[in-house]
Amino acid sequence: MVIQSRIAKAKPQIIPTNAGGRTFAVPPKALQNNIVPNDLFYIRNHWKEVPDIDVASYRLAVDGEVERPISLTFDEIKQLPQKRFQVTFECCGNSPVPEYWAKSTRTSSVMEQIKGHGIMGNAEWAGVSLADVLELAGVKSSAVEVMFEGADHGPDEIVGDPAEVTYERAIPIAKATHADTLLAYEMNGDPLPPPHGFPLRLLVPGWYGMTSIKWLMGIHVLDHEFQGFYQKERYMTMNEPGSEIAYTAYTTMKIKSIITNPVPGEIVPTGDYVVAGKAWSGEDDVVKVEISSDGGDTWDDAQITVKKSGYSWYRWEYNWTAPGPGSYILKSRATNDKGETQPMEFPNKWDGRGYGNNMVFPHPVEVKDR
Ligand SMILES: Nc1nc2c(c(=O)[nH]1)N[C@H]1C(S)=C(S)[C@@H](COP(=O)(O)O)O[C@H]1N2
Ligand SMILES: [Mo]
Repeated sequence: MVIQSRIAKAKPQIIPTNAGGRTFAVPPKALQNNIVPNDLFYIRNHWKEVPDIDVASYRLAVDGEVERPISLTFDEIKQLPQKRFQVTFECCGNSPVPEYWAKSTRTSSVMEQIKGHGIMGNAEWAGVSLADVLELAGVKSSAVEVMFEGADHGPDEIVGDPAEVTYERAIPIAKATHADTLLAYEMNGDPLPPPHGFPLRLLVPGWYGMTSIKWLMGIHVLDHEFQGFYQKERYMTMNEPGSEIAYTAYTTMKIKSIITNPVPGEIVPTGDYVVAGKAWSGEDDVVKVEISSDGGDTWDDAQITVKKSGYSWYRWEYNWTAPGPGSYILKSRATNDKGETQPMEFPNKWDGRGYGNNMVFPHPVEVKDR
């Protein structure tokens, strides 16, 4: 009995945050894998209840600025040509700003685990091209955006107002008709698990997670910019005070890298050690990753060991020999093909929510003799 309960405890699990059963993070060790397994993939829901959708009666509506409004069964969708590739995405709330950790109301043990980078993941997805579905309906030239409607709805999670709102967001027509914008029905070879959008979700490669609508019920082609609650009242970054435009919507993921080996709290033995991690940059390519082991004073190139596959993260390694036992601050810094590099500090200090944080993160490690 004792052994069994120990095994049960040792089994890795997603980490609940204090968001009331709505957000769960990938445990740090699972971020060491390339593919994050389905049962450890992060979950970010706006309501606790996961929609329970019956595939037999499921219909996907496609309407608005189209020649022929249509309604597709799950089988009809699956008959379209299949696409399969890896996509990495993160929630804009991933990687909370270190200065905000102390202010958090979360219990320290939970905070210790989520102050990392677990509100993200990489998986292999299969589905159909959204463009193929749109083509069945025939998009009119008046189309400006395509809006996606989820099955989930309720009061706003933070202020309770609006009292009733559906999870809906839109993307520009150009991104909607890109061949790799997917309607996914498979995740890592399994049918989409219910928390991740069963039976069908949108996947917008290169963009922050909030755009990839789960439990997809409707695709509405619009001749104007969508003004919905989750488009205009959420997932907007506050611009520097005094800017002409006060808020800008989050879209593509910013250039970013994380250290996955060692995990926080792991003791690194003296001698040679391979520091490893991931890097990604929205729709762009990562061209360089640098490492500092002295808190950011000096930098050395890491090796990009595996380039992105589809729209996945890149993997990198750095052979490190600490000068001796002691405490060190490791930092990783990635650069993309546009020459954009991670900032040394959280770039939007005036926006106290800390979303879209792609700063160079301090990664404290202890080195000890074996
Ligand atoms: N219908 C619906 N889609 C949704 C959400 C949601 O609450 N409802 N959350 C969004 C957010 S904020 C993120 S970060 C991703 C998370 O996807 P995952 O839970 O599969 O990791 O889904 C997005 N799609
Ligand atoms: Mo998110």
